[in-house]
Amino acid sequence: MQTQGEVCQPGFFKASPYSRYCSKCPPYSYTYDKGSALCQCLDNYFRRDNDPPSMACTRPPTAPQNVISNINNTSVILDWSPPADAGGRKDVMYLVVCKRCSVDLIECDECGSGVRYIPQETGLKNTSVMVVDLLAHTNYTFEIEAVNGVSELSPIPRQFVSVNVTTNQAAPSPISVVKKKKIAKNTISLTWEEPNRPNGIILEYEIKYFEKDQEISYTIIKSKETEIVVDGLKPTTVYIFQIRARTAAGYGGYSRKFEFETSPVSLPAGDQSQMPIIGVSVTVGMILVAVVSGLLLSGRRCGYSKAKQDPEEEKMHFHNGHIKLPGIRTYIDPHTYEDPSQAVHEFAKEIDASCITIERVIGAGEFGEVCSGRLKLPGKREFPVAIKTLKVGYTDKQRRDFLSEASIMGQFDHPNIIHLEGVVTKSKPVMIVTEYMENGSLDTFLKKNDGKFTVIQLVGMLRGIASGMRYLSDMGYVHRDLAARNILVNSNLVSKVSDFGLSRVLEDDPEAAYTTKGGKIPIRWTAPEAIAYRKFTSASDVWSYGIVMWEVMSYGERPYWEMTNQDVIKAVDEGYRLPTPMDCPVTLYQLMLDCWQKDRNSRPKFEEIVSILDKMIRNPCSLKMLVNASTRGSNLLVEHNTMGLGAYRSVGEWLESLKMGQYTENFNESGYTSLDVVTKVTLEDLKRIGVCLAGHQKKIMNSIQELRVQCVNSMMPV
Ligand code: ACK
Repeated sequence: MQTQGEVCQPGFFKASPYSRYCSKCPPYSYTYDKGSALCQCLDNYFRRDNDPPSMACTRPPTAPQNVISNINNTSVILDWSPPADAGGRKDVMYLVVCKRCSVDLIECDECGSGVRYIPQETGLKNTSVMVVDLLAHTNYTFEIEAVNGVSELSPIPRQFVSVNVTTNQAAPSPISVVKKKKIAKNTISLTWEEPNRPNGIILEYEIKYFEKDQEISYTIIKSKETEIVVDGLKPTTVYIFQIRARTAAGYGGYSRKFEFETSPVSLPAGDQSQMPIIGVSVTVGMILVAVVSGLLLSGRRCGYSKAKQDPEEEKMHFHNGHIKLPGIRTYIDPHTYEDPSQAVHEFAKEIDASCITIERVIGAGEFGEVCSGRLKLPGKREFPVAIKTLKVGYTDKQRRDFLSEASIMGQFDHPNIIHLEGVVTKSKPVMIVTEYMENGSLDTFLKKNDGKFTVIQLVGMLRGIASGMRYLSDMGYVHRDLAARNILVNSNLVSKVSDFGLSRVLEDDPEAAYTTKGGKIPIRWTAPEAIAYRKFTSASDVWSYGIVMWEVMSYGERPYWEMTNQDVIKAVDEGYRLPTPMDCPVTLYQLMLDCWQKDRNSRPKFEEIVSILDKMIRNPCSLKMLVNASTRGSNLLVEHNTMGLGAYRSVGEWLESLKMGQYTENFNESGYTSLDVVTKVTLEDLKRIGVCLAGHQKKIMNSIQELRVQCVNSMMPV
């Protein structure tokens, strides 16, 4: 420091002539002159007008670091770390620049005013912002810039960190324009405009209407078109209409209420071709589901396309009262999308390849290697995954087919269906990432662990598969290639259905063989009607499920052993069926035989299979009676309907064998409908059932005693 009165030397300054001392130039400033009142900032350093001369010169901050994006449908949360160098100032703030980009990210435009920032776009003091109201399925680039008090003084180009995100699905925006087309005494024809933001392909519209001031009782009808004829209305009555659209992402909000009044005199109604799919009348406290048969038929026309799925299957669902109410999702065939790459992004999350660590190759798929590895998503813990890769040099079709599996899998959400984590499509190799199943495929797993599980454990695995299949059939998805090789098992012995696809399904299955009709079908697992005339339905999946049961109970044995496919087709057609696996409970074998009924309508539904298996698990004694080992046909097929294995298939059959068939109805009516329940019958019960003759009582009680012994003798772990 120089002394008072002295003229300041170069490198020193005195801001006020009244100051006693000269001060050294603050950091990043200089003066070569004597008697300076102010030091100049070095190049690229600045001083704001209100910065005191004693303050160091400062510069703009460097770019923020480590930006992380978190996408939720059409909003994104951006988080980042402060810049490595704040430029020597404490007034660092951030601003976000939003750009909407083409798929290849080459052309980008500013997002404009349609996008909202929470808390704000500029002047952000914290290191995060939420950007909302983005468009669905759109690529955005966000640039985050740190600025401080001297940023605007600097000619140096701004420094920012950027992140690319692709928004995913969002429900459609509400419909804003609804117009009447024609009005008659009992009919109102309406048309409307697509929502401004469909945010995907509109699958259908839901039209809700009710008499004005009578909202407690309303009717819902559906249409695939943007028009409808509503009939059955009262004359001279005001009706309120509200319409909403549905995409794969779900329903959008209802439109505002539109009022229309029917006319007092009959006018010709408009075009009747747009019939509703279903009519659902809802009254407060009570839901009346009214399915009008005429409407059902039109439902097949109006329903969105489920190419390759069986229309009869759909009809059956309705006949069974299985109505897909709003909110219950239905499988959508990705091939119904004009652009299949849109389908994959509709149903699958895009994962940045940098989040995936491939560890080892675990197998080979049709399209490339299957690997195990780890996935570390931003803000989440790393976890193991399986990664299917698409080999290099693929064609467009191969890429589409490969990704169609993800488009299908991504629509499912069930503990017994393999879970899709996401896809990598923006970099190579293209990948499908799923949860990792430690024990691999079920057939190999069972072969490796022959005889090591209890019956309950095996039934538990079967129950899981049936539950997954129940979910798939509820979604309207027919698997077509259900087999133990396509079931995966995790470390908790949870089994999950995997291997989804369309044309691909059967192409990559080594078991699939060409039939005389040219299709490729895994003969041993496939129902006769599917082999004969490609009638693939949930009922044919049930047949395959019966074969999976057999595979499980025989620890991965090959169905029909080394018989040729032709011999299998012939034998099954002649009514022969696989014999019971070794040590298989009668009840389970019976269930297999039920799944292999020639008449597909007589086969149990997956719903029933789950319920039967649940009962077995709850009542393990029902699994104790094994098919008599001495009478079980070794590797020979058995004729269907004649088990002849020393066990009875039903209470009726057992009573018949005792020449007591006249009591079958009494047993059934008293709730003794299965043999395991019969083993618990006492003499008192027998009297209550209505067996009054002492001789009959004795005969039946003796036989029950024998059944009990069989049950106890077979109480061995399998
Ligand atoms: O029997 P694996 O070990 O189980 O060999 C096959 C192989 O990849 C080719 O399909 C295994 N695999 C497939 N998907 C998965 C998965 N999600 N988790 C673990 N293994 C898998 C399958």
